[in-house]
Amino acid sequence: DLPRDWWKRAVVYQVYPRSFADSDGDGVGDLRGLIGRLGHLQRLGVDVLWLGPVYRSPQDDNGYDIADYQDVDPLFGTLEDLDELVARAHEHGIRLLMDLVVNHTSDEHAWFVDSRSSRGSDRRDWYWWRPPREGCVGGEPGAEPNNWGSFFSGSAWEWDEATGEYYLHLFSRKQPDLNWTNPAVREAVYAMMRWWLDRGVDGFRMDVINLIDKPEGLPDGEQQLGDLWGQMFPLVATNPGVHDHLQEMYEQVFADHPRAFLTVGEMPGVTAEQAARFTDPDRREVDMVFQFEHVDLGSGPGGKFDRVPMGMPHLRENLMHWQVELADVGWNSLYWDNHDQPRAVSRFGDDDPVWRERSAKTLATVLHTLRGTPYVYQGEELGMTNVPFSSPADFRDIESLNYIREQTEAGVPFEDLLPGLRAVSRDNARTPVHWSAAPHAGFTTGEPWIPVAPNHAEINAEAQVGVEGSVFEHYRALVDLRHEEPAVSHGSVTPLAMDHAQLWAFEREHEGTRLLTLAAFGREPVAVPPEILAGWEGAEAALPTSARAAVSVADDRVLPGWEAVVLRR
Ligand code: ISL
Repeated sequence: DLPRDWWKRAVVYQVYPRSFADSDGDGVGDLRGLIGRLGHLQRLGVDVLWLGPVYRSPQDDNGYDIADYQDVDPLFGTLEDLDELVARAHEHGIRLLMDLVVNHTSDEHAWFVDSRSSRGSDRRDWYWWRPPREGCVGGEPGAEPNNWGSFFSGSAWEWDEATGEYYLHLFSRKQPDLNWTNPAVREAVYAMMRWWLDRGVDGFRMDVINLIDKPEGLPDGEQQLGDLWGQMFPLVATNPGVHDHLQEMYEQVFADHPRAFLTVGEMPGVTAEQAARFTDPDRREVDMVFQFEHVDLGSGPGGKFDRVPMGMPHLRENLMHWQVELADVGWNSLYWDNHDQPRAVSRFGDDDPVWRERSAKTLATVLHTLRGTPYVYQGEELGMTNVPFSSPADFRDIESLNYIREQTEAGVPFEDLLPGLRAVSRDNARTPVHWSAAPHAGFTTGEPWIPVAPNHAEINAEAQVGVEGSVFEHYRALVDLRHEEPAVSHGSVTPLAMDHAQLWAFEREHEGTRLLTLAAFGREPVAVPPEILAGWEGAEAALPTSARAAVSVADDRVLPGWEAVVLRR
């Protein structure tokens, strides 16, 4: 009964299970905690819940290292709890996406344990095993099969003494990469996906799915003098075989599936041109991509922790390029943050207490009135901020911890690493959701696995839900607008004033209805250029960040600092 592209009108809410809500006091969020808080999602009005990994896992990368795809880790609950979550979510009209992590498994997965057991194992070829480099002694520095560095510091190869070969891991050494050239691997993955769909889930967010096709011969990556490792990423991102695998997956898993579903391909490094191919409905690959260009803009030559300044025009240029590029064919996800990124308001807005709420609402207004499917990451709808980390003991994330270890071993003092870590450590987004001003923000009755951010007394759900003018209520209104206004979900996009230093403006149009989004990025008031407002005299202010902003634009053509309006005619 739903149109095949039902997700064009949808808003997705991302739950990072260990930090959402803890029901049993062990300090880690769990499924029963989430079930107890589904009312929050319903209140916000979201259509889809993307559930981060809750599978059985040693938790080396917080569940992105899976030891059993068909069981729930006791840390989060049981399979029965998950069934109940699906049923209860459906009662609230919310569909559930599982996180599909199949570029790699845990080294504790039975497939890998078997693969590692001997060179003659039936599953040896399920992973990437290679001998040491010609003439080198295995396990010694430089003997790795190629020069690739992993995403999480160190070599991308781990030496296995017992069988005398290395295995490939693009992420941590406890996340060995699956060999997708092996048809038995692919069939096992598809069977597992069918099992979940049969259980009632509504689709998948596919983790780093554009990395599954490795380059022929696994060649060395580019390496500049002074680099610890060669560049692995350009060689593994978006190789042609990814399209073949996704088309086969579609045929094997989704083609005959009777219910409405959604597939999201998380694809670091994907360009808008490539994304249009992945999401062209005629190609039957994925419904939408989850791309990285706008969140990678602030990374310097030294990698993500090497921060370079980035102004709004650069960010706008990039996101509007995607709008134009996917205007006719293809579909994109829209997001400011997630569990791998710093908090939106700290990164792209202004988290000074005077400006925090206004800028959070302004960011949301832009994102939620663009074309694409918006994602809200837990706590973003409350305007949660980054965390003032100060010592190595504050971090939990394997990426941050490995980086600190590698750099300090190379002689870099921790103080020099701190600015980069504060800016983009993944732990910024992983502190518990602020439910109330109670101890530990009402997240747990025990000791949280990572401390709650210090500003939870000011920023929390209890203080915002149902409170006019709050960040939460603004998000709720934006979700409603997408549901009710086809110009938001299906309209065309025209970027405006692309040379303006502070004003982010664009128009949407659908069957005669026009919307104009105007957003001031910065504390200074912005005089809206008269040519933009020509024809909009007396238009309805469908969604201002404040009544004051609506009046100021209508009467004086001035948008106050960090405010936004959406006009309709
Ligand atoms: O966060 C990153 C480093 O800054 C990215 O490179 C990240 O690893 C990439 O976005 C892929 O992320 C996904 O796969 C990872 C997992 O650690 C992330 O949490 C997940 O979102 C490996 O499974």
